[in-house]
Amino acid sequence: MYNQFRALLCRGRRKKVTSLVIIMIFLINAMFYVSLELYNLIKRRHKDPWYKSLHYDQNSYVDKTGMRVIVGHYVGGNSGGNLSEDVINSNHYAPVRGAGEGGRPVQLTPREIIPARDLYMLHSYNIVVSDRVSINRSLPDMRSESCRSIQYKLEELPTATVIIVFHNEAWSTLMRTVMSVIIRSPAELLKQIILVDDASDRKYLGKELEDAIATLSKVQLLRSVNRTGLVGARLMGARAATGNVLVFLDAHCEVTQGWIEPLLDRAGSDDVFVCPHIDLLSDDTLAYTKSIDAHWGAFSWRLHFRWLMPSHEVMMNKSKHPSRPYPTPAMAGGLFAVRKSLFWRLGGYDEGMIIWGAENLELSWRAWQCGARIEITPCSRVGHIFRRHSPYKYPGGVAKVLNSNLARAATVWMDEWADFFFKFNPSVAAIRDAQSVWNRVELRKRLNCKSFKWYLDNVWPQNFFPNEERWFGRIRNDKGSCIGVVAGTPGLGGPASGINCGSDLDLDRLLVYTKDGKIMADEGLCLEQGNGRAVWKTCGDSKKQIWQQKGPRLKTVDGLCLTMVASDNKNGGDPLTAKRCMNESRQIWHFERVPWR
Ligand code: UD2
Ligand code: MN
Repeated sequence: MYNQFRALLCRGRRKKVTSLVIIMIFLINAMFYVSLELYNLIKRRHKDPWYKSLHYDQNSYVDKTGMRVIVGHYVGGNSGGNLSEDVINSNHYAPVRGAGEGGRPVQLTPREIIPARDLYMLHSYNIVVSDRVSINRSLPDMRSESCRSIQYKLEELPTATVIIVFHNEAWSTLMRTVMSVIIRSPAELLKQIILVDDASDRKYLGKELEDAIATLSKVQLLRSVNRTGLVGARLMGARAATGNVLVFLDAHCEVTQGWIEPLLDRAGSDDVFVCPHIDLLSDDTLAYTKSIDAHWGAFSWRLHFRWLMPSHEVMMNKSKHPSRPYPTPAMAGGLFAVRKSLFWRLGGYDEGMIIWGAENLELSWRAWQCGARIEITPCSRVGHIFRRHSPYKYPGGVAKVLNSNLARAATVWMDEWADFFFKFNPSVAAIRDAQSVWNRVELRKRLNCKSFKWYLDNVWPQNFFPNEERWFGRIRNDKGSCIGVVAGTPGLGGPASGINCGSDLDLDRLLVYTKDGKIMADEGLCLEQGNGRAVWKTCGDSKKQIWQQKGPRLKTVDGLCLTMVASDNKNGGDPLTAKRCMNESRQIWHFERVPWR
């Protein structure tokens, strides 16, 4: 009996030991897997630089369908408010070790944010952050693999004069622009850097700046006695340039590894203005963020510069040859390279353009119409601080300055479309005759330049401007309201409504109706049947953007009728949607043609 009991006990202990061993093995295994995963994670992190995990800055730069930066929607003119003279006029650059290195964002503590916010208006970017980031900071190599593998023969590339114009720029931002060029351009390619001070009145941009650049052998500083604007200042720099290629940069940029070679490689040929791919430097944290790969430049009916999705053809070519420069209808204006001889042969800039604005469109039209091209090279990556507001003063007022520049550009280059622009922008038309542009008209004749129609048809066939073949006017519902775009963020689209029909001059109610059934509004928006409600979306190939005119009805490809739904909330207008066709006045549309010129 005793022996039997012992055997039973032993069997029980053996069982316990076995279970313990199994649990131990399981635990050891689990620990091993966890450590392996941790190791892999660290290894992966190490291999992929931090910025790989960054997403595009959706808020300030792109929408979900494409890319639209607001360069140039300026309210303008604030130069310090209640800040003391000392704060405005002295240089507070005090780099903090590691801050912003590798293009990382600089975060301020809640206590630091308050004064930083007050100082923000000085430059329309966070100057407290900029003053903390070294002017020599490191940045990631932003190029794609295919760009990195290109070997340039440096001895065969032309030399560059980099021209940076500025008016009351922050010391740290300006110097960081200069230093990034010095650090990241092969010495044999960089002939000189010319800084042009457009009559700044900040003290730190006086002797202090001169002393700082005195130690930099290739940098020279020119000063304009009077505020001339960026065109006058850039011309001053161009006249002093000794390099073969002029490379223009804004005064709040940072260039990255390998930026100049692709520009010089392409600008070496005498028929092209070549722009780098412009990335984003956050106005708040100075983080370097990549911008969306596929973009090109164009403009709205009101001649505001816009980034848009390139044509299908360009997109196809880009995917086949990701490192090749590709054409763009317009340049943003600030960052480009051009052979000096071409720059002058095509007439430099229009010297009648003052302070800021429209020179980028003028130059883009002139280049294309007069036998050259504008391109973007994806292999040259330069960061730029895009600002929401212009920080400096516009003598005479921002509207007058911008309108007179726009009037000049439109008068000289846009032919019939100048009439369109002036008709719907009476404040610009009012100062049209005050512009003396005869010398630019002569230039156009002398260079034997092509028409604006040629430009629209050939360089930007996807444009959304009215033309001889397109119907233009208002589409009024039988109930009275008109199809329109409710004012909001320009170019971002949104729900479509029937709104008050306004006057003949209201561009928000005027539409292009194309032969293939697209209803287009300004900003390249097309009426599209969405889920339930019709929306304004970037024009594309979707069948949902087709509205066939059948008698007084507008029908989708599925045979539904465009309907204006009654709504109590009159603020946003009456929603539009596509519904089963019925005998209803809400589905009856009157096309009221409006002459576009
Ligand atoms: C964009 C261009 C800018 C210019 C502008 C239209 C980019 C990234 N930027 O606006 O280069 O083509 O569209 O005109 O493509 N400046 C002066 N004097 C003045 C005003 C400005 O020297 O009276 C300088 C300013 O300090 C800066 C440069 O001109 O370095 C461009 O001005 P911005 O940065 O205010 O223009 P941005 O980038 O909003
Ligand atoms: Mn700028």
